Amino acid sequence: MVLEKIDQLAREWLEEAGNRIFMALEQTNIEVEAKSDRNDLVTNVDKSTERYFAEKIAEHFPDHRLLGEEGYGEEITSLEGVIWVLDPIDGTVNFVEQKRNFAISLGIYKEGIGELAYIYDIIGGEFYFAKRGEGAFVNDVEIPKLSADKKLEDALVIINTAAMHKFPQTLAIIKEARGLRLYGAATLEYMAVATGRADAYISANLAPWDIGAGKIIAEEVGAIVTRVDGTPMTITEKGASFVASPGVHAEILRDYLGK
Ligand code: 2AM
Ligand code: CA
Repeated sequence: MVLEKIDQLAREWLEEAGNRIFMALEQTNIEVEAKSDRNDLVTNVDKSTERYFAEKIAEHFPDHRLLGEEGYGEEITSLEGVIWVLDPIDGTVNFVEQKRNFAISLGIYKEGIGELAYIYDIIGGEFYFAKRGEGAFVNDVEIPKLSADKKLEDALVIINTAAMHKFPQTLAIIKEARGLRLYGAATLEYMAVATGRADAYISANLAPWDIGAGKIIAEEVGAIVTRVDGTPMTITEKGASFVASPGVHAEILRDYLGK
């Protein structure tokens, strides 16, 4: 019952937040700051979007917790209760430089289990949604389950540059694959794999809010989500991420990353 209420309100708030972000793109006074390094950006729009969700969650679900990138939530060390995992803008460099290829990402976890997920690519007009056990959808059309038969030689792979440095075996993966693609927003890279537009995505250092929703949606269509060494990935810790369709995941682990 509470999941139904969460779903109804989350959709309303995502639509409202999406409209506000769309309007903000028209303005010339977006304030940009660097965080951990010069390419780790935050804007006033990231902050105001997260604050909007923080206020709405506190008003409607005072016992729920928010794990958000911009600090309006709480430090989360345990997985008890309901946790809203939010990235108000994933792909902030794209938001600033391209004004597209970014998304709002929201995952709802209950006792540590991903129950609902939303990724809203505002400019692309794609609203991804999954409910655990009930399928994943883009704009209300169900996303087919991924094939287990794909081979790396026929696969498009997404590997971010930090992963190329940290895991040198990725260069051999790229050589074997059909091609390399990079989108610059972890959520949209997860959705490329979930929808079969790419077959694997390896990233060196993602945070819970980057993958909180993407993991739920990707797993719902049968993608395998792990750390780079194949161990399970929890949503409370930062670290490397490896998502792929089942056959490609197994082949990459066996022949490259697991060696
Ligand atoms: P962000 O836009 O929300 O910061 C870019 O390659 C992708 O990696 C984006 O999804 C970006 O999320 C994420 N990312 C995670 N940590 C990052 C960091 N320290 N600097 C830049 N991008 C980071
Ligand atoms: Ca962000």
